[in-house]
This record gives sequence, C-alpha cells and structure tokens, in this order.
Amino acid sequence: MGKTIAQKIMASHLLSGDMTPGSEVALRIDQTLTQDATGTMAYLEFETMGIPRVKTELSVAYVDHNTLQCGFENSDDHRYLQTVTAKHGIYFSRPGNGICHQLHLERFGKPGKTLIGSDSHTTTGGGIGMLAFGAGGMDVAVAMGGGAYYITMPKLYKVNLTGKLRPYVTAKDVSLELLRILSVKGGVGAIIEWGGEGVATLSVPERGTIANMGTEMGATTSIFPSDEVTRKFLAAQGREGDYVPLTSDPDAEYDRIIDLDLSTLKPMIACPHSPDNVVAVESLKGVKVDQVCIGSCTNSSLYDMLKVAAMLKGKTIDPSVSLSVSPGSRQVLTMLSDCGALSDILASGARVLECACGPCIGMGFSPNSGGVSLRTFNRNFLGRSGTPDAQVYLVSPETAVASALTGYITDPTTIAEPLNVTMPEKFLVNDSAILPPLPAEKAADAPVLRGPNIKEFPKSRAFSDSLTAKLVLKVGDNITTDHIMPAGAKILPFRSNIPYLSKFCFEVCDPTFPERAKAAGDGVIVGGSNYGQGSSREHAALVPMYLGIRCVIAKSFARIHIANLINAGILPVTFENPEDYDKLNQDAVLTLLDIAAGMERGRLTVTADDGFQFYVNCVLTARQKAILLAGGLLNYTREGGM
Ligand code: MIC
Ligand code: SF4
Repeated sequence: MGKTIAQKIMASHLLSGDMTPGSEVALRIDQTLTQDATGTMAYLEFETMGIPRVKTELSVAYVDHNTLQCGFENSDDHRYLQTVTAKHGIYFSRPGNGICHQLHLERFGKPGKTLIGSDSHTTTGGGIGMLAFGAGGMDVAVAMGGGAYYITMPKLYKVNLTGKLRPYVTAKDVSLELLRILSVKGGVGAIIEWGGEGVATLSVPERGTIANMGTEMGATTSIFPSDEVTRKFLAAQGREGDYVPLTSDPDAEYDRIIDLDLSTLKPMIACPHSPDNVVAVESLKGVKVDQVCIGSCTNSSLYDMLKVAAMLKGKTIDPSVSLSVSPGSRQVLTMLSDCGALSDILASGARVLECACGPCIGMGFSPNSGGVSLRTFNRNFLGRSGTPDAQVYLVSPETAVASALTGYITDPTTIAEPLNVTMPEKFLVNDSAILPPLPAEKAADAPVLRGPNIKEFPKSRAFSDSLTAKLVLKVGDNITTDHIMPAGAKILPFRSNIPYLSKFCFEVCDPTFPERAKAAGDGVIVGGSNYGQGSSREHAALVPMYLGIRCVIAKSFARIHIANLINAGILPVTFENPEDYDKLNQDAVLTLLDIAAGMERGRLTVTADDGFQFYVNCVLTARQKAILLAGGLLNYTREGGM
C-alpha cells in the first residue's frame, strides 16, 4: 500500500512503535523551536537534564510574545534566553525580529524534517512540508537532549482541493470553512494532509496560514506536499538547497477525505467566542466595528501585508475604527518599507505595531469595553484580547481591511477594484537578528544570566497507592488553556514564576479557585469534553500541580494538554459513563484506591464522600504510567527514563 506524506516522514524518523492509529510511536526530532512565553520554562527544564549541548540538527529560541517590557521581568527573561541558548548550542532570534512561526518558515523550515515547538501553532511548518507538532516545554527540552517525541499514531485525513480561490477569498477562509465543517474537535486524533490539484494554486505563506489553523480543529498537525511552489519559495529565501520534493503515493489510504472546491468558497468569519463559530461574512453585513487588528502567526506574511497595503492605498480608514497592523517579521517589514507599501498602510491611519504576537495574546491593543474587534488571528477565546466583554471575530486580512474602511463588517468580494499582488522573486535576507550559539569550546565557561523573576521549578509528587482529594472545580465543555492559565499583558511576564502565576489560575471561570485549591491540599478538577484545548502552554498543567491538583477527570482531553498533565505528574482520566459528570458536585471528596493496579487495568474506581461510586478510564502507555508513578517527566528522566 502506498504512503501518505506524514507516513513517509514518520517512517523515516521512527525510533519505536508501530504506525497503526492509536498505538504509541516515538519519533526522532530534527528541529525544535521555542518562544519566550513557554521557552523560559523549557530551558530551565533542559538545564536540569545536565546536557551541555543540544543534540538536534537545529534548535531555535524566538522572542515574540513578551516584548512589552513593562518592568524588569521580560528583559531579564530575554537575557536568560540569550545566554542559556548561546551556551547550549541554540540559535537565538532577538526580540522584535518577528513571530516564531513566520520566521521559521522564512529562515529554517525544511521539507521532510520533523519539528516540535513549545507553541501549539508550530504546525505552521506543515506549510513547507515539515511534520511539525506543538508540544509542551518539557517534551521540547527532552527532544533538545536527543530524546524521542512520543505521540499516539493519529488517523490520516485528506482535504482534497480543487479549483482556485476567487479574488478577495483567501487561505484564511479555507481554514474557517473547514472549522465550520469540522468544529474545534473535528481534527482531534488526526493529521490533516492537503492535496489535490488546487494545492498548486496556494503559495507557501497561504499554506502556512492553513497549517497554522489546523490547530484550532484539534488536529495533531497539518501538512502540505513539497512541490514546485515550495522550491520557488525556498529559492526566493536563498535556501533552494533545502528543497526536497514530497508527495503522497497515488494509492495512499486515508481514514477520511473531505473535498473542497476553492472556487466556491466565500469570505467567512468566526463569531465570539470560538474559532468554529463560523458564518459567511455577508450574513453579518452592517455590524458596527470598533477595532481591526491585522497580524499574528496566521496572517502576517509579506503576501498578506502587500494585499493589505494595496487595499489601503490612497484610502483612509473609518474614523470610528482603530486599526493595528503587525508585520510578521523584520524581513516583511523591511520589504514593505522598501517598496513603499508601508507608507500606504501608514497613510491610511493604521497603527503599525512591532513584529511580534502583540494583540493576539492580549499584549496591548485590547478593545474598548463591549467593543467589536475583527482580527486576522486564530483564536477568539473569551477574555484573550484583554477586554472581558469584547466581541472578537476572526477574519481574513481582506475582510479586515474592507471592514476598517467602512466601519462595518464588510464582505471584501463586494469591492469592484481588482487586487493584484504577486510574491517577490527574491526575499531580502538579513539574519543579523538571529544570533548563532557559541562554539563548544567557548560555551563551557559562558555564564547564564538569571533575574529575580525566575523562580524555582515546582516539585511534583509521585503517586502513592491511594488518593483522597477534594473536587475543587467543576467546569464545562471546551475549556481552553486560556481559561486555565490566562495570558495577556498583566500575567504573561511571569511565565517563569509559577507561584505568582498561580494567583490567576482559572480566573475567568472562578477567581476563588487558587485559594480553595491550596486550602484543599490535594485536589481534583472535573471537566467536560475537549478539556485543555488551545495553547500548548505547560503552565496550564504546572500551575494546577503547584496548587495541589493531582487528578483531572474529564469527558475527553485535548492532545497537547493531556501530555502536559502527564508530564507534570497529574493523573488524567475520563468518565467511563459521561453521564456520571452530572452526578458530581463541586466540593465532594473523592477517593481513588489501588492507583497503580488501576492504571495497569486502564480503569479506576472513584468513590465520593456521599457513597456515589463511578468508573474512570485511564488509557495510558507503559511510558506514561511510569512518568505518572515517578511524579512527572522530570523525575522520570532524572531516574533514567527517556
Ligand atoms: C497562544 O497562541 O495561545 C500562544 C501564546 O502562542 C500559546 C503558547 C503560550 O501559551 O505561550 C500556544 O499557542 O501554544
Ligand atoms: Fe503568537 Fe498569536 Fe501565534 Fe500564539 S497564535 S504564536 S500568540 S501570534
């Protein structure tokens, strides 16, 4: 039988396991990336492993999230990152150089290679034919040390593209349409491969947009073929030597095939507060808009920005709208400036922000109270913008500009003027903001600079054979890691300070949670389905662990979060009978007996203090059980496991 693209890359990187869906595979990782908000913790973890130099082909640390520097915390973290990476053989992309995923596509991504990154949108690398996964910081630390990356072998979906996008309909609309079809859960346990004749009509940045948003469907990753379009993109970046062709075999088999005719798609919009709450833009025509934000790792490429500039050229945005534009990288910004497009953006009244995540993660540019904000980003979770009652919608850059010009949600296909933008033959390459690591002989004595914001890593506890713990919080379906551990300008600078962060845990759901969890000693959280969707932040596991949470019982879990819980030594289990969820009350005291034996059987009995008894499943691999029994991945690695 022929192979899919993902199967080919996996087969050439397989360290152990068998590639049938549902079984665990261990993959060799060629490249890693981190960003600052998760990276500080990942390097602290890497340091505890005592390995002098990374063992990957390439590891890069980007600084793009925490660039506001409202106090010493961010600057201290930047210095820590710069010095720890120089010492251990890791490239360092300086603050302001751009957003990790955009930069990685431009400068480092290679078709056919494996990549893991401590950011859920690392999947953007699929746009250039990489098998790229978002992971928790600890998994990235282990991969930097030469360890394997373990995943459950996903199912394989194919999206078969035909036709060509109409003017003003974009790759973002393709993603939004797929989210409408699949929902935020529809990609769980699957790799989405993009194929069909329509693929050749999409540029690498457009493919990056689509691979980026596969994460919002819960997909393990997304991947495109590496073809002539890929070769041209790499050549334009001065990296033609990195090109290898890659396609699926004609007789490759998929678990599900979805057909999409690009020529029939319309501009789409995701309504508050979920990326799958998607309708056609035309159906919201006339809704008043207060703010428009263009940028993020989803839509900040040169191609996107040139289209934005062309649409703004000679026009002025509506006076009632505040428009921000954040180019994805220094390369994008410089090229916009050199060709005059930046002047067109500025002349329209837009505010040009730094090449960073910025408003996407609530670092500035929060909307006004109750404001309607149209964003070209990938997530519109409640409160993420920094304004709790804002109404955030997700759109393409074209819909964003059309709406900024009129002041109302506007379908860009109603614009009569043609939009002619082409990709350049050559990108301007200047890697001066990417610092190479120190040579090995100089690294040994190089200091690592730490500031006072870097606090000790919290200690996780090994499981004894029984657990009696209070049900400190009961939440519903689709709880995101933004609910569990919010980000934003006030909290994000403290990502290396777990005790401080813990004050904000579950703030959106129940601000009394941290105090109650601490008072309880040992705690349990009960959740609905898709618990922990969204970001890869391991803080959403480390902070509850710090607050005493030992077990999470949910109807189902999101992939990266369940791995992070296990790595943090928190037992994740699912209801055998989902209706038992309704029978549990917050504050109940739950007892789990015979934990090790139950883990072995894959089933545990839970007894509540009112006598109610129910069963939970824990389908864990031998390695995961050993990690949990050791009290988390760091303990397990220290004890010799890898
Ligand atoms: C996000 O988009 O939520 C983030 C911030 O990039 C996260 C990582 C983080 O929490 O630091 C992600 O997507 O993994
Ligand atoms: Fe940054 Fe937003 Fe992309 Fe996350 S989704 S990496 S915050 S731009």
